[in-house]
Amino acid sequence: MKDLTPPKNTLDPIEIASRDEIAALQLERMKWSLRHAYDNVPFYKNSFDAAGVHPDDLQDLSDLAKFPFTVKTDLRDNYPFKMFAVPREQVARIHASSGTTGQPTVVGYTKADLANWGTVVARSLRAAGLQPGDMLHNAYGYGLFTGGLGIHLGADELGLSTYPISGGMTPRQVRLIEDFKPKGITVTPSYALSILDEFAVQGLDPRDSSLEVGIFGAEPWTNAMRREIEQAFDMHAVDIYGLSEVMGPGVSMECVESKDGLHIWEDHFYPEIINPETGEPVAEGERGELVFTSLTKEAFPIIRYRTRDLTRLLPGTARTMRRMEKVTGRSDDMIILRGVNVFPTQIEEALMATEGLAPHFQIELSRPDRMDQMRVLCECADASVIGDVREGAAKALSARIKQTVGISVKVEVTDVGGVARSEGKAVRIVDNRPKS
Ligand code: DLL
Repeated sequence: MKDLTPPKNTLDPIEIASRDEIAALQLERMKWSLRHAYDNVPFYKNSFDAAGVHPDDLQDLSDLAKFPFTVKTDLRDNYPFKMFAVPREQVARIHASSGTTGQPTVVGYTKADLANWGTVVARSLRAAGLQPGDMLHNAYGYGLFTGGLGIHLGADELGLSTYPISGGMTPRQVRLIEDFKPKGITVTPSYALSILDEFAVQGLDPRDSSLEVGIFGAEPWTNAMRREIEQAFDMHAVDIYGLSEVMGPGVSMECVESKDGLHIWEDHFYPEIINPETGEPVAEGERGELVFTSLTKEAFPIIRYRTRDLTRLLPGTARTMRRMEKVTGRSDDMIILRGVNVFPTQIEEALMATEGLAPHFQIELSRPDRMDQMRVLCECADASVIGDVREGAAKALSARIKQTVGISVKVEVTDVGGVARSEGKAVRIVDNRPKS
């Protein structure tokens, strides 16, 4: 793999500013953001008033802990536009999350917000090793989802040659990689695996492709998966994180030269980690739930938003801005199986370490009697894995899960193609337990 480290003089100065400089900027911006939310969004006025706090109470960054949290249902309750802090005419773009539970979450951006979003995504793409003039295959979905258009904004800002292929039509994805010869690909890690399979179907070796870096996010993925993808494509694989409520992709980004967690673009997004049960800030470096406060957003300021993503904060390395550890799961995706907490990424790790199996999987939960059961559905690596070999692989995976996670699961290994594929975010859990 080529060294893609961006030259220092191409970084935004704030990326490598001193901590004092970053903190001073954050404080100034946080004061503005709290005031802006309080003055223009009735929801924030009511919630601050109810908690007995006022924007003037923020004298120091740590004072933020006095302010109330915002949660997903607050956004749903204010559907569609009541969280906007500017007149609707000034909202230049609206995105929405699909919302598995019905009501979508709607977010908005002014022109200035879009410019800032472009800045942080451009920064992220540069941190991945892309430079002006490079070509990008953007396979995140275009539409209400922030992935496609968000990446596109930053790619334009950085000066890339971007083609908006979006997700789907997998044979065409491979065809254009072969014909256009992009340097970078932006895509969910699960869909990258489908593209990888398609290379094999077309009799092509992905290691011979032009790709030098893949920028993967929108869903959890493990370091084991990173190794698999890097090896299969002979390219770097880096992690990009974000969520619509805070902006979209580009809230934080892993640098290609360090690959040691994701630098949070702290001049726009202020992170905290709290204990998900008590809501109290945790000690520095401890794991917990990630909470974000926007520092510059005009249309949709967000104060102390509980992301439900679990991670911890670490000091900066390749940049001065703090890092967050790779998100291994959301509290929503945590399965409690007979008293043991399990995340799909733990299953992914065990799967990747088992010979003879492909990296596609789905978890099925059921309750045949009073006890919950988990079945892991996965695929054999190729058609030669049959009979005893296949049975052996299933047993090996089940044993590894028992050993590393501490639960007994049934493993079913299907033929190649037996696990449902996604063209965007993978559906990892199918819950067939009766609703109580
Ligand atoms: O997924 C934004 C995005 C698009 C990020 C493309 C990266 C690339 P939402 O649809 O609002 O936004 O979903 C946000 O997805 O709270 C996490 O649970 C999860 N997520 C996003 N990035 C990562 C990542 C986009 N790198 C939710 N690792 C977040 C793990 C991620 N989980």
